[in-house]
Amino acid sequence: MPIDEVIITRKIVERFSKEFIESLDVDVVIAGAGPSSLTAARYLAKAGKRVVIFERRLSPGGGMWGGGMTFPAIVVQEESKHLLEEIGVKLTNEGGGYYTADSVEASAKMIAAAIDAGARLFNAITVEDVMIRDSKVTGVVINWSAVDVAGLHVDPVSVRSKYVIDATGHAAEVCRIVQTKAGKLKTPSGRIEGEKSMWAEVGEKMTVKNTVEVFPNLYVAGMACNAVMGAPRMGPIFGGMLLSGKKVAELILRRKK
Ligand code: 48H
Repeated sequence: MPIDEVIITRKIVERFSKEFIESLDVDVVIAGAGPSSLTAARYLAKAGKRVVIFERRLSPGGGMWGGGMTFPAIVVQEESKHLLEEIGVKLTNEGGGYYTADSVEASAKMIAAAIDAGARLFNAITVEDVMIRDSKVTGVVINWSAVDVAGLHVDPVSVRSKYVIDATGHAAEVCRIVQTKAGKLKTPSGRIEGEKSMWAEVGEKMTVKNTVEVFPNLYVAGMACNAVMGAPRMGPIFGGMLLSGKKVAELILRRKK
């Protein structure tokens, strides 16, 4: 078979254009591709929702690859372990309700499982703004992450969605944008409350409790929940992230339209 460089180029551009155009008006956009996002995407896509994830970095997976301080292992607790087991991640029972997993295996399998369920993942794209109509979020505004890195003055483009999930981790970037541009969030003070110091037991519970709709049609998942609602961080235990991802999917699936 002869190999032609221009055919390779054309196939890449054609495939990207088709998939990108199909992704311009969807059910759910998720900002960030960490563990909470990937769990939410898997459940939403499995239920038939059109789901698109935009991830700023080249590598999806967020903070999971590095385990704890780059020791490539994570901990999950009893009540969340099924969320890794159901995608084939091998767990070691460490006793007392603690389980460990290889952080690289867990990250790789979570990405694959979300995509296999039907979610579409675009990497190297940053969510830099939202669309708001009638005081409701109606989509996101995106740009190549490289544009940001290079400091280029290039206008972004827009993607419409029924719901947006802020799964951008500690920074809670989408909620910050909405706070700046639209004012009040559904938090105790109406503002972003700020993440608190390490307290794993409380942080893990609160991440799930704080998985809510923070502005009409804007949900928050994962670490961003505790940043927005004001609760502790928890270090390299990831059960709360997985349970938050599942909960946000359930909240959206319960919505009428
Ligand atoms: C597109 C963006 C943008 C943007 C950021 O941090 P993550 O892994 O997210 P979670 O919440 O699923 O998991 C948190 C967990 O990894 C963690 O940090 C824990 C448990 N910490 C505890 C502690 O005590 O420190 O992933 C977020 C992803 C990243 O890949 C970012 O690159 C990406 O979101 N991202 N993508 N547009 N504006 N902002």
